[in-house]
Amino acid sequence: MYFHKYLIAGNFEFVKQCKAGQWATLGKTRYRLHLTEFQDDIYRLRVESPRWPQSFSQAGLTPPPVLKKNGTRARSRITLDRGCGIRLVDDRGRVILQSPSGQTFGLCGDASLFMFRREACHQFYGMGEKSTGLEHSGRRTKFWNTDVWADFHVAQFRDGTPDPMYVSIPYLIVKRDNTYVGLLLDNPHATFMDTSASVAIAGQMALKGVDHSCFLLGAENGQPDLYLIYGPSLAELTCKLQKLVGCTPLPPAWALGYHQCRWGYTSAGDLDELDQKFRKHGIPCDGLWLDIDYMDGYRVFTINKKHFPDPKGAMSRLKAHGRKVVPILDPGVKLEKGYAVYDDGRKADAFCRNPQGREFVGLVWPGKTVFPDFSTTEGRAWWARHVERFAANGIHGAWLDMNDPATGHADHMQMLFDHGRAPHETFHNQYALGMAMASRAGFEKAHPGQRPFLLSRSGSTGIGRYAAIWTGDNYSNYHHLKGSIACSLNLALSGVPFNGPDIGGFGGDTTPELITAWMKAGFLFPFCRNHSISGSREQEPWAFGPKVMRTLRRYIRLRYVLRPYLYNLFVAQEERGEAIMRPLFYDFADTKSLPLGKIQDQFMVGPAIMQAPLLEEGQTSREVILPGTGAWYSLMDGKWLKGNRRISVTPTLVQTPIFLREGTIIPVVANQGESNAFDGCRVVFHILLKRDSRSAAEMTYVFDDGATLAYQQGKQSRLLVRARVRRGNLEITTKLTGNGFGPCDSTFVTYDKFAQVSVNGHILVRPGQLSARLGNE
Ligand code: MIG
Repeated sequence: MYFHKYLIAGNFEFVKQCKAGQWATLGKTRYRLHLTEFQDDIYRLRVESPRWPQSFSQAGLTPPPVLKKNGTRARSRITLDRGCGIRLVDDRGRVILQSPSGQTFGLCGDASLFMFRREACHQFYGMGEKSTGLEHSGRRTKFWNTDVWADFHVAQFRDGTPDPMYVSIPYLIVKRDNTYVGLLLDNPHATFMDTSASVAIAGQMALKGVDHSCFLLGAENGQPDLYLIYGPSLAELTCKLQKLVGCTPLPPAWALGYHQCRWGYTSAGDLDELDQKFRKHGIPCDGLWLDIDYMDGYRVFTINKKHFPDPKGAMSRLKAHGRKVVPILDPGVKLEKGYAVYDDGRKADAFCRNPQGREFVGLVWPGKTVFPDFSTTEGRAWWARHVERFAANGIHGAWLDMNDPATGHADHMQMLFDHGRAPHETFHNQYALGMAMASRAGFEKAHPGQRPFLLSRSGSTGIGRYAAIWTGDNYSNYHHLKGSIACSLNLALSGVPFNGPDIGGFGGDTTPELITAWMKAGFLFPFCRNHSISGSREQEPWAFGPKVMRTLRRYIRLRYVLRPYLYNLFVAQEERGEAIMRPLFYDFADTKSLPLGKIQDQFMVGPAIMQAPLLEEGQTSREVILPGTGAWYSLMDGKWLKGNRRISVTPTLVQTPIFLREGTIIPVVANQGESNAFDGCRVVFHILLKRDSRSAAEMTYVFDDGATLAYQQGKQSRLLVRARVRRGNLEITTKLTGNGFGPCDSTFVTYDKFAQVSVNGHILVRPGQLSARLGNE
């Protein structure tokens, strides 16, 4: 796979004459085009052809029901002309998206292409996991899961923006002012997009005469299958996309805590020591992670007996201290007769084959390795059985690495699927998806009724139903710190809300300043894990002296303080598909005076919290955009600030710019976040209203046991909290609208001086007594 060679439109033959639903021929290809209209303004353009007898997609998309004539009214309309020209028009008659008739759908051998007109006002987003920034205009990119450090030069992955990365989701968001359309290719093969990139020869001279009037999405092979989703807002679009690709199931609360990882933690002793240090330093932590060294000679599903004489004992001891151990699982199985997992897989015919019909062999940590074939139900069932057995040690989650798949310097193109019948490219991008599906099934069997937690490096469309994603091997430098925001936002908008980077940086030595800046920027990312490469300097929160530790602790604790809020964002994700971390233009309209479309150094965590961290080395102040017309409460200085403007901020060394949005309610824990114990039934509501706030604030606080699947059977409660300001008085009302998990004990924190504060009609306290501030030490 060449990363810098692309199929170009000039080689494609375009459909000039055809009618949807009727067979036609283009060159040597017989095809039939289908246009399906679903409810919720979702459309599908699918091409049927003997050239691609099956789809191979495991994405498992679940579109809404087909739109019936005279049924639910759609807010948009789509038309397809004879030359396949597409027009998507909104209910006010505005053209939202269109394609050049006679140049919309093209073929070139096994490859296919969709082209659309590019307009000056277009901006582009999404694209899954990309490190090339938030806005994707003028970009040419491929979707092919890649073990970044193995396939790029160090200069590219340390200081540059390697592309493609580990996750492939060929999804493009087209923004047109404040209207959004999503385009999703349901095709697991290598796919590509060109948002009208300029063309240069040898990276030097720009080619003249290149047409910039179009953007395109294509595939090197596989059934052409394109979903068009009309938002119109980005929030609506994201919810629709999430429902189509599947929402992320509510994780256990411990997965939303802080995680400590390092390549080098090897033994039960290492974990006990971590456990003690976290307790000694008063730093809450849920996950203690084990990298490859815990295994016996890198054999997957084994635990080194010397380092873990009693694995079950170690796990239950740590569990009693509130820790969860998350071990790594690599797909590569050591090729070694007598190693039970290998022998068993061979017997079950569970491994991928090469073109000679023998087991495909790669070269990874254990040496010669074979690879489970996750494309088949039997292959997945085989892996799930081993996961189940392994999880019985008292393990509740796993870290799925090397599933790009990484095969070392063995060329993975010889790795075939489905007992040798399916070429590599049909399942390459889906390898991690299959691994995650099988692993999840294994955990569910091992611990029935418990919510498993999986973290995966690679993935494809639909991965979020099974696993969270960490953004792979980054580096301890400011370039990666800065880039981590856009990369996580790209994933968040592309159907993978649960993601985050290695905080502090994986490769190289972090510095006290960098880890501090990174923790401040990253402590509220949906997934929050500190991880570093073996041989690098120690990166645990206490490894930099007491002063740095106190700052790191402050933000780790603040994550725990806010965990009920984060947890509720995950509830909203599972129920409605809302993004968790999101760009400013998700919650606020883009305006001429405050354009938000390229802001990638600020972000929202849910609808209520905005961060604007310092991201440069030695930086002491920065400009912050306060979007929207409402006010913002600055956590730094405890003041309300007028919105809809730019301000400049100069945080102290321990501070980071965080702003709470007027009109919101933030549920937090009833302590200072010193402990990682989860208790959804004791909650403090921070009411972000000021004396002159005009609109009411409202939230439904959802709580349950935070660990089991009982919530799916109704063991979950909902407290509707409403607050409004009337004649200088703050009136709060609460109502238990769901009582499956019983009531909760709630208190309130106010953010202004009110004449009176009442809860459900009872005057609660004298003014001023409630004004504890979030994040105060
Ligand atoms: O070849 O397991 O991205 O997080 O520490 C490297 C060792 C394999 C790559 C992962 C990284 C992990 C490392 N792994």
